[in-house]
Amino acid sequence: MVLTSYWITFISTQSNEVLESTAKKMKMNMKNMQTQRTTRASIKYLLVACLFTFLGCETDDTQTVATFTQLTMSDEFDTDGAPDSSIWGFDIGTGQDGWGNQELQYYTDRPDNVIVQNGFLLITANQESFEGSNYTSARLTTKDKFEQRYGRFEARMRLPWGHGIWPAFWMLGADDDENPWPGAGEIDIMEYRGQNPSILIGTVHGPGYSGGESISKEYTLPNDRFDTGFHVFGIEWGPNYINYYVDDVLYNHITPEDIDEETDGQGVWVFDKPFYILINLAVGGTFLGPPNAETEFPQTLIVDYVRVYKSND
Ligand SMILES: [Ca+2]
Repeated sequence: MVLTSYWITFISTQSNEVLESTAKKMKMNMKNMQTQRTTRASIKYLLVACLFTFLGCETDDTQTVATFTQLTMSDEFDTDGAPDSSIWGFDIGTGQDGWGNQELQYYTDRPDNVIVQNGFLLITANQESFEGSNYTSARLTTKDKFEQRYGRFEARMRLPWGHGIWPAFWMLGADDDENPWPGAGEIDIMEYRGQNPSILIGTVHGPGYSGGESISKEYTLPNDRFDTGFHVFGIEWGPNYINYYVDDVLYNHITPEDIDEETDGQGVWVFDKPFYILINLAVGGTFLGPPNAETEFPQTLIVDYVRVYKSND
């Protein structure tokens, strides 16, 4: 589904409880509304109710068999210290306009922000004054080190949480130097808003469907939270499809036809070329808003492994 920037802004400022109560209020008001002059406010509530119904009623298929089984890259994070430099590099600093999202953190490669310990990669967001920013964290990338077209890309992670905490496991088209975002394409395997620790979001961005117009789907973990245990986040990606998984649940299936439909034929499928991997922990930004008084620091994204497979052909 397309999340417009309006919805992203609106949803990010609403808790689930508010959305639920809005949906309930909407039901109660439906009768009266039919006879009332439709106001701008009531249209807004109706759309929110529809959106809530849509997200809440989506059913998910399950699949336990991985179709890509030949390992091409893995990091189990078995060696303490800095991450393996043959696989991982770092994006440092604040980027342009907070990495395009008005993010608040300064990314470093210091052990305070990124270190491998006891079999885990730890990416930690700290609240501290550093080079003009109020937060520090880290962003790892396999750019120019590892890239692949198609396959299964998965990471086992325990997510941090709290308002304004934004972890992500994602990919960018390896030609992004020549073909700037969103031209090269982006596949967000896992991201979530720390204030909604049960709701995972999987998204693609490309020419004609980027930022607030990206093609996205949410998955709500039943009766659980992503910050209280480890989960495997992955995609299986081939010609003409990207399947999104959390653990054994297939929760999203994106095809060129979906992009065609969602963009009225304007969007371009750019997922038939190599992509590289990124893992980062952002603080704040337009996607989810800043930390608030309840947000606890430090927050750590814990990664048990990253594994990539290709087909056996
Ligand atoms: Ca491990």
